[in-house]
Amino acid sequence: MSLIDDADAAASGPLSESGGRWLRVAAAQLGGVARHEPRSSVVDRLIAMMRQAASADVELIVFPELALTTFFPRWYVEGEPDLDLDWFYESEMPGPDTQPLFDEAKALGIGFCLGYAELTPPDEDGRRHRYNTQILVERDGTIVGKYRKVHLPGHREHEPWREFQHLERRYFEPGDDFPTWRAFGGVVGMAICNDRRWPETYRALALGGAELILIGYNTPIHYAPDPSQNALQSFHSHLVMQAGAYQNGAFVVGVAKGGTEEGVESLADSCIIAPSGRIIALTAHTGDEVAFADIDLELCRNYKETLFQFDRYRRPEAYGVLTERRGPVSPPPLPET
Ligand code: CDV
Repeated sequence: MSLIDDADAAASGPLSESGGRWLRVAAAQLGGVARHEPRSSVVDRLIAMMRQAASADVELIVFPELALTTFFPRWYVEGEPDLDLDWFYESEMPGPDTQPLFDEAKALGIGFCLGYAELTPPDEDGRRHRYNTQILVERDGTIVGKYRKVHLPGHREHEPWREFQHLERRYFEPGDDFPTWRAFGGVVGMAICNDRRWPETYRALALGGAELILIGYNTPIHYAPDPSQNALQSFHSHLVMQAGAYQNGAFVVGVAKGGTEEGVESLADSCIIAPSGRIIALTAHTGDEVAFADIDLELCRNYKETLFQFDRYRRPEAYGVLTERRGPVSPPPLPET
């Protein structure tokens, strides 16, 4: 008799060989985008990479977080009189500046994933909302998914002691879920930059069936609260995405806006990771660059149906603290002796 009420009764044995679900996917890394660089110039750069990828028969190309502009949360607006914050947001997608990207993708028959700053239309209270957003566009040019960044790093108020600001918590509201979509022959989820450091992101997506997780990022090399981490930026970025891929039996595509942007050096090292946790494609430079790989989404089953067969082995009844509390609660201090 089993003491565990689970799926043990299901037939077991080695996974049988099955036909592949192959997809050619590209990480389209961007180098820095200048503060006054017009959208048309950035969109031209994205289109150039899209054409390069399409000529190699890539079916899905992934662009970074806030790909259309410089990483504007590095400035406190009141301290920067010629900074028009609204200029950095898109109030339509596609809008007049981004329509050429959609047109080109449709003509080439290539899907894409794009990060940008979103400004919503007024809600019923007349309020417009701002999100750090990423969309998934199918090969016919239709938007199949929209994700709004859940984990907003940095701070809300001006902190002049920093070399540069990280005001995402001032300029964006957080999203509140991790949706997944059927697209590109599999189940796709998205996450944005700081989300990739949190195991909950991958697990929530994998519980939605995600086989392919697309992540754009802007990661300054200099981390002001603890510069001892500067030298570890590449290691930490790969560490979390490789662990997320393996522990959830999913492919992960991590794409940087790298290089030096407005004097701030940012991590490149964009990559594609297999469910084994291994990096199977990696950029070599810090500027605009396309790296691609052929991925077989069927390979996810090797992990999702063995070590990480969630419905058989997970113990949600033992994980209550994960949603009951936000921060740690340590045991009471030991009595003084
Ligand atoms: N854009 C980001 O979310 N950047 C953060 C930095 C601030 C640490 C990151 O996690 O890479």
